[in-house]
Amino acid sequence: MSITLSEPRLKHLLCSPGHIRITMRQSLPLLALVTAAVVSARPAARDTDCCALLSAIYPDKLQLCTAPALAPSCYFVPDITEEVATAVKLFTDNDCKFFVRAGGHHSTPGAANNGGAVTIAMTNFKQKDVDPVNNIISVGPGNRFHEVYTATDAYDKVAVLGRYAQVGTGLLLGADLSYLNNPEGLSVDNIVAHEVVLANGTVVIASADSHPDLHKALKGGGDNFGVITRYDLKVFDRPHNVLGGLVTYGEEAMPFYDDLAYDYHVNAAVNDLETHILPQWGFNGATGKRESFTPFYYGKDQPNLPPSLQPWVEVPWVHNTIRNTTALAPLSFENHDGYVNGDAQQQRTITIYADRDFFHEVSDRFHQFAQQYTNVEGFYALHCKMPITPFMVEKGVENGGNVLGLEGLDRPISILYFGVTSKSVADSDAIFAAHEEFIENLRSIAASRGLLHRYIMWNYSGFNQQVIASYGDDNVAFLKDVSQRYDPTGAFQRLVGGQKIPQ
Ligand SMILES: Cc1cc2nc3c(=O)[nH]c(=O)nc-3n(C[C@H](O)[C@H](O)[C@H](O)COP(=O)(O)OP(=O)(O)OC[C@H]3O[C@@H](n4cnc5c(N)ncnc54)[C@H](O)[C@@H]3O)c2cc1C
Ligand SMILES: *[C@@H]1O[C@H](CO)[C@@H](O)[C@H](O)[C@@H]1NC(C)=O
Ligand SMILES: *[C@@H]1O[C@H](CO)[C@@H](O)[C@H](O)[C@H]1NC(C)=O
Ligand SMILES: *[C@@H]1O[C@H](CO)[C@@H](O)[C@H](O)[C@H]1NC(C)=O
Repeated sequence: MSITLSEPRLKHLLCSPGHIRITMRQSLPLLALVTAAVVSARPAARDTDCCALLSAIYPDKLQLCTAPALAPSCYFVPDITEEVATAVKLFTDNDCKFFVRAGGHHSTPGAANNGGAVTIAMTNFKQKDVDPVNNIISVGPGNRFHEVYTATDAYDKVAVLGRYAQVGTGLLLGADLSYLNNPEGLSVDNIVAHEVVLANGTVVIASADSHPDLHKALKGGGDNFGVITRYDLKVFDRPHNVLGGLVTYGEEAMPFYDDLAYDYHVNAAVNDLETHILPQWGFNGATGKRESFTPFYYGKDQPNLPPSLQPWVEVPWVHNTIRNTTALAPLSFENHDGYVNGDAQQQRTITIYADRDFFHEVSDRFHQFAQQYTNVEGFYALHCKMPITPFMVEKGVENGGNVLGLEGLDRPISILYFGVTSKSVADSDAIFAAHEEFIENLRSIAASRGLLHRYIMWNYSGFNQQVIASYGDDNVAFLKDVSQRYDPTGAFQRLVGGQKIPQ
């Protein structure tokens, strides 16, 4: 199974520290350039100028990249919030394009580490301080989720985080699916404060009490408002022993799989909130068969498998690691195992109302689509169905609300994820185009059945999907307003890649 992780390997291959550190011979012209660029401000300093500007201030924190194509021109690796603030102000003043990278897992071109300009790598923001009295963990954006799980495991607590060890905190800007969604809602709704560097370099705390408009906008509004340098997340007590593990299924289980997934959406996810299941299957081109690595979590200590999980072990399975465990970090590694870096990958998502027949139809159609590519090297097609329930949405409202536009949901919806992967980029163009067409066709079918929901989840979206528009007109208007207030020159709209607020 493979999803591309657009990871720091580029950095190691293509960037080297200190390349533009000013040597005696170079120093005069380069310094002149720096001064000129600072003064002339807009429009458009070239990418390299921006790297030079920054290098003049932080020579030891900059890595210059030489390769063209997908590599950024330089990586800036700050250690403290003030350095981020200085850099962001410099970028705003000089119209420098820049990107922010947390875990580097998002596949949108230009979102995290692609295509020229400066990348701010939040790698060194490793704070993970648990306040066990107030039940908060302060998390730096440089953490991967396994590191956060390790910190909370020590207290028998858990935050509402992604399920995969190596995924980073960019997820906390999207919506975000987690083991704790059913009882506690989306990850974004369990952030009590954001520390944010605004476009003009000012640092603010956004919470219910301080800049609540910005706080709300960041719950779904992504990287449109500032650079987040700290997330304060709620943590929840959990029993010392919980159940968790991964069940592997083969083709034999597939006839039952969508019934199980449907029952999870409308029954277990609604009626037994301690349950978490991530229903997914993949088609492996190499074997021509489907397989599934399904993560399970149950947040209560009990002697036997609960009724919500029982049906999943009554169908044929190949391997089952569901066990009693006191630690969630190892589960996050187990889930992540098998996802490899570096293949060509494209993801798309749509949202539908949960419907038993349509669940089957979606799987059948995607399976048929995938079988066309059996002979393509490294071909893999991955499909997930993930519920958002009315209760989860209510939790979000209780926690101050977000901008996703899901309020008033009256029955479970399902986030459908579709990813395709091939080994070689040469094969990928045709596959990606066909995949795109598959999704658009599926969207029409869902709409014609009255099952399409407008929401597009950022975290599983493709670069050309209109995520923010999917939040609805009121939320778009609110986001524009907040952007105007906190970033009057629109620096994050002009200079930072990724999903932008529709104008
Ligand atoms: C194997 C795998 C498993 C996944 N599992 C889940 C899951 O369980 N649940 C789920 O909801 N999603 C999941 N996803 C999707 C995941 O949420 C997104 O890929 C997410 O973007 C990952 O964040 P990141 O920090 O790794 O990515 P990055 O690419 O580093 O960041 C993504 C985006 O966020 C912005 N950003 C990041 N940090 C900051 C910051 N501090 N300030 C401002 N902007 C910032 C960046 O500009 C970028 O656009 C998974 C993805 C993969 C590949
Ligand atoms: C989850 O979504 C937030 C957007 O709000 C993005 O900034 C992160 O990129 C994140 N991951 C995505 C979109 O995959
Ligand atoms: C897990 O361990 C606890 C404590 O030892 C025990 O009470 C419980 O029955 C166990 N559960 C399972 C499913 O083995
Ligand atoms: C920076 O921007 C914020 C939000 O627009 C504003 O409140 C603050 O006064 C600005 N600070 C400076 C120094 O301009």
